[in-house]
Amino acid sequence: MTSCVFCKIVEGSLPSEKIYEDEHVVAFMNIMPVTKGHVLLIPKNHRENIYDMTEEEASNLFAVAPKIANILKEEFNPAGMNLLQNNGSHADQSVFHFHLHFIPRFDETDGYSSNWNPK
Ligand code: DGP
Repeated sequence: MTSCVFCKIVEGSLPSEKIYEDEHVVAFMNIMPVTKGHVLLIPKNHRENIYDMTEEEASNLFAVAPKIANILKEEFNPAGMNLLQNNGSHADQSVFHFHLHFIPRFDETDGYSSNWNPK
C-alpha cells in the first residue's frame, strides 16, 4: 500500500474534491488553499518532481493546464491566476508527488494572503 497522499487520492483511498480527471492526470481542490479555488494538478503515475517526469508525462499534464485554468476562471472569476510548481524541500515542496498549483488571485480586500506559500 502506498504512503504517498497524492497516490491515495489517485486510487481513491483518500477523499478529495476532484474537478478534472483523465487517463493521465487528476486535478483536485487543495485542502490548504492559499486563495479560494486553489487547485493541484498531478500525474496519476507517482513522479516525485519535475526531474522524474518524462517528456510525454509532462506534455500530458501541461496540455490540460489551460482547461483547469478556464474551469477556475469560470467558477471563481478571479482577477488573476498563478501557476507554480515546487521541486525539493528547499523550494518548499512538502508533498513529494509532482503537482502544479493553480492559485486564483483576487483583490487585496478578499481576506486572503497575497503570499502564495501557506507556510
Ligand atoms: P507543496 O508545498 O508545493 O508541496 O504543496 C503541497 C500542497 O498539497 C499543499 O498546498 C497542501 C496540499 N495537500 C497536502 N496534503 C493534501 C491532501 O491530503 N489533500 C489535498 N487535497 N491537498 C493536500
